[in-house]
Amino acid sequence: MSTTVSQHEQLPVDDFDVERLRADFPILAQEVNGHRLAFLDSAASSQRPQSVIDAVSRYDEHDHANVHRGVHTLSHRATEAYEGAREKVRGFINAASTREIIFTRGTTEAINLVATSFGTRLSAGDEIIVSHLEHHSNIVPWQMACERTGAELKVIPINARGEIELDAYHALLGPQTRLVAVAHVSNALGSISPVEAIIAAAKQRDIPVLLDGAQAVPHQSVDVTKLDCDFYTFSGHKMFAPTGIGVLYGRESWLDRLPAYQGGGDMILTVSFSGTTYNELPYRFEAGTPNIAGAIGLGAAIDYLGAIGMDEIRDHEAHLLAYATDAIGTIDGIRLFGTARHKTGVLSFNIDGIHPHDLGTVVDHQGVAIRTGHHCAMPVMEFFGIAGTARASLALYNNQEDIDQLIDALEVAIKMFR
Ligand code: C6P
Repeated sequence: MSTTVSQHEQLPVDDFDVERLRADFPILAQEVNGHRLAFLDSAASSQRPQSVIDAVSRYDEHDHANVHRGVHTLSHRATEAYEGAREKVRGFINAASTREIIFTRGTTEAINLVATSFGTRLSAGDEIIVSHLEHHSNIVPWQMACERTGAELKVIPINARGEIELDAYHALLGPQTRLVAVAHVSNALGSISPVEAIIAAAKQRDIPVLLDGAQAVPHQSVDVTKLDCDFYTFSGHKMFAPTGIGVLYGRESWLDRLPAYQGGGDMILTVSFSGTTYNELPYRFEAGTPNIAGAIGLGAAIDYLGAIGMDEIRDHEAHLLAYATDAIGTIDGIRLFGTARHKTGVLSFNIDGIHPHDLGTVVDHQGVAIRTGHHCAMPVMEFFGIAGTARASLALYNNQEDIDQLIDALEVAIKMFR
C-alpha cells in the first residue's frame, strides 16, 4: 500500500491519464507570473475539481437552508444532502456507522475535540504518546490537555530518514500510557508511519490510538475498521474539498464514553435551567449550525476520488515521486529531508547557500507554487538542525511537466544566488 522510493525501478508502468484529470481542475489552466502554473503545494491545500465546485454552487443556488431544524422543503433537501455526505465519508474510510462520523472544521478541530473530551479522563501521572514527526495540531492540543491535568507527553523518536523508531515506541508504552496519537503521514517529510505496528502494540495494552490522517487520505485508501484505530482525523481542503470542513472518526464505544466538546444548538435534546439532556451520536459533538456546503463539497470530492480509485492515485504519485526524487537529486548542493522507505509525494529540501524563502519566491516567479518554512512541524526542523525547508508536495493532478518546471526554476534560483 505504501510508496517505496528505493524500489521505484520496480514500479509498473504509469498508465494514469493525468492530462484528462487535470482538465477537471479549472484553476490549473491559468498562467502565474507569465508561466504555466505548476502547483506543488497540495499538502498545504489541494485544488478542487469542477464537480466539487458545482456541487457547492448547486447547493447554494437551490437547496440552502439550515439542517435538522425546518419542516420546509429546502431544509429537508439540505439535511438530506448533509447527511448524505456523512454516509459518503463513512464509506470512504469504511467506518461501521455514521454515528462515528463527526463533522468538524478540519483536522485541527478534530484533534482538539479528542484532546479536550478525552482529556477529561486524564490525571497527574498519566502519559500521552506522540511522535517527533507531528504537525503542531497533534502536539499543542495534547500539551494543553497535559497542562490542565498534570499528565505528561512522551515523544517517539525518529531516525535520520525521518522514520518513527518502533523499538523506542515499544519502550515508551507502559501502564501509565492513556492514548497514542501519531500522524499517519508526516506533512513535513512525507514519511508513512508504521501505523499497523503502532496500533497492534497499543491494542495489546488496551490503549486507544488516534491517527492524524490529514496527509494520508488524499493519497491512499484508508480503512479505519481494518486499521482498528480508535480515532482518525482529516481535513476536506487537503482532499479536493472546500476549506472549513473536516472529519473526526471515533469508535462508537469511545464516543459514547466521552463528554460533549462544545455546547449549543443541535447537540441537545432538551434544555431547561434545571439541566440539559444531550443528543445522540454523532450530533452530540456537532454544536451549532455546521458547514453544510463544506460537507456537501466533501461528499462530492469523495465521489470524485472514488471514480478515479485511490490505488490508482497512489500508484501515479509513487511514479511521480520516484521521477521527482531522481530529478531533484541532480541539483548541485541539494539536501533532501525525509528519505523514509515508505513515503508519499513530499520533497522537503534545502539548497546550499540559498534561504528556503528565497527559493520559494524565485520559483514562484517561474510559475511554481511550493511551500517554505517549518510547515507547522518545528520539532522536525529542530531534529534536522534547520529553521525550515522548501517543500514540493504532489497530488493526483501533478505531472512530469510540473517536476521539470520545478527543476528549471530551482536552476534559475541557483544562478541568481550563487
Ligand atoms: N498541514 C501543511 O502545509 P488543518 O489546518 O486543521 O486543516 O490541518 C492541520 C494539519 C494537521 N495534521 C497534518 C499532518 C497536517 O499536514 C495539517 C496541515 C498543512 O502541511 C498546513 S500547516
